[in-house]
Amino acid sequence: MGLTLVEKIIKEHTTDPLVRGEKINLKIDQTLTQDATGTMAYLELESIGIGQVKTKLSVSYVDHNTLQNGFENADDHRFLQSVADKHGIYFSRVGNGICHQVHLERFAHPGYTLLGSDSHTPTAGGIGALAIGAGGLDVACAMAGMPFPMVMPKIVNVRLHNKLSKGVAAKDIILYVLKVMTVKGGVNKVIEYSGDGVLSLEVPERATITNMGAELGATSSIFPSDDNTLDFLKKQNRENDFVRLEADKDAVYDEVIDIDLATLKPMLACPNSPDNVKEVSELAGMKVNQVLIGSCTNSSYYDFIKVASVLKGKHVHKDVSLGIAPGSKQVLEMITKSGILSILLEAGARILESACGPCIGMGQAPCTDAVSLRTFNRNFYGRSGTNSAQVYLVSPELAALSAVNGCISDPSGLDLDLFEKPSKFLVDDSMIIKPTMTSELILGPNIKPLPKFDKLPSTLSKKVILKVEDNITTDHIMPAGSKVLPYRSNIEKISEFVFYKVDENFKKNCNENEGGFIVGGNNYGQGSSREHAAIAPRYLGIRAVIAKSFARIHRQNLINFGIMPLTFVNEADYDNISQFDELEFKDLNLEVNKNIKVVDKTKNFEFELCHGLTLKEITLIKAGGLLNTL
Ligand code: MIC
Ligand code: SF4
Repeated sequence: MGLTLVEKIIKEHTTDPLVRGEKINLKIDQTLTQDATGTMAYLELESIGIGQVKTKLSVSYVDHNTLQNGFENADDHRFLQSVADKHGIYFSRVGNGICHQVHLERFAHPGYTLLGSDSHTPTAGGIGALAIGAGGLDVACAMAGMPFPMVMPKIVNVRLHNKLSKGVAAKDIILYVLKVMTVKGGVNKVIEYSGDGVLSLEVPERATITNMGAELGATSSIFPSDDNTLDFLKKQNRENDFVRLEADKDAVYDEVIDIDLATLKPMLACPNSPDNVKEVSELAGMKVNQVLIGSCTNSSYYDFIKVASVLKGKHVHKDVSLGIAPGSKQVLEMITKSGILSILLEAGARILESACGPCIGMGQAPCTDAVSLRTFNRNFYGRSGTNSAQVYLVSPELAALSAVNGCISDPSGLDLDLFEKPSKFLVDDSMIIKPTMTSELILGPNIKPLPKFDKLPSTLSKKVILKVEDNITTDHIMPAGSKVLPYRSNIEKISEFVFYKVDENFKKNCNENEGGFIVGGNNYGQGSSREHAAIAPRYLGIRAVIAKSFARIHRQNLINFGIMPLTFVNEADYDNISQFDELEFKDLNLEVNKNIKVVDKTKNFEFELCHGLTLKEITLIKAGGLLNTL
């Protein structure tokens, strides 16, 4: 029996049997971090205590916390530079671009494994790497040379046939996949793309698709490494990194989805979920206030060729603010040299830094009740910084055309190739600092030591501090934005903001009840990899989250910081529990495959929970978290 592409790469990186659903330990070749998760990851690496990192390559990027309203973010950048140098890690300076875009350009390697402390790490799947997002502590462990423990995923084959029509983009392919599979359809699965349609997609377009596979909850997404991959690597002066990779003809998949690219239409993901997808014809004509083009999903040079083709000789509508953030210094320099930048400026675009920016709520919050069209990957409630804003996720061409017309507009049929594809990318790595392993750590006053967490007691009786519905994101749990992000290195301070947009009394209720439990619905913790969504609740005394199901990265983060991720044996019990019910766990002597009995003392009934933990994970949780065991 033949192997899938994913199986081939995993086989090269583990000695464990490849049984779907079973735990495997994956050897990690490369790691990446970004500043918003990186400070924690490197504090954790420090506490593990190693010298030089053990990976083939580790890179630390600064791209998220780039607004410098006070000293905090700049101090974090300085700390990151010092810790990178100390441990032999490459450091991509602020201004060099968004981690995923720069990694794809300069480092991602077909057939390698990449673990990143950011959920969109699978962007590198566009070049044929097996790239996975994880919490900072898992990435720190990988830098220390430990294999990454993961569930052997199911493998979904998405077969692309024919070619996209004019005006339809790679973004529309992934929006279509999201519509079919939903935001929880990819949990513990890898999406492997194949078919003749793959050849019509350039590496950056493939990367748009693998990037947004994160929104499916998928472990990763991957394309074969073929002639287009070689072409991309050659243009980046990296042809030596090329390896040809594809699945065997007789590979066996767990699921198959066929997409005829020729029949796809331009689409939008409507508020407030990336899987709430509609065709443009259903929304055309709706007035638009803001258009933003950028983020790790759609900020490549190819994207800007399309945007400039739409904007050439036109002007942005008087009621629309158009913001543009090229994904990297490479892209910014290339649009400058090719004249594309002038076209954008003449059209009235506001040029933003090459960074995450508005995607993570770092500026550009739209006006009250705004309709904001973004080429980004997430439109979760409140993430834009304006709770009443309606955020739609779209392709660059749809965004640009709507900016000109002032309303949602259909780019079908547009000629988007007014500029030539580059014959070479502009390679300049001067903003990537090579490590010398000579630096001392430089900590600022806002960078606080990691909190110490106690062991799991053998019995617990505490209240349900909060009950929430399905699809709660880590943006609900631990919001980002310019007000909160500066405290990513200060757990005591950031814990004040846990769930503050959902229940402003969350912290107070935790304090008054000495912690307790959270009850959630399906897909609890989807979205970002931020481990702060586990550490900060743990700091406030949360000992268990009881949910119908969990998102992969967040579940692991909970375990890593000693919070039990428990699921209902009988989902109907979710309805029977209310906020502030007192739940009693009489015996927390967790055993593999053994359910836990809990009594709701307020309502006087007993119910059962499943933990699904391995022996190793039980040891971790009992010890109060992974760091306590290292
Ligand atoms: C995001 O897109 O939500 C982020 C910000 O990039 C996060 C990481 C973080 O919260 O720092 C992610 O996707 O993992
Ligand atoms: Fe940055 Fe947005 Fe990409 Fe997250 S999704 S890495 S915030 S650009």
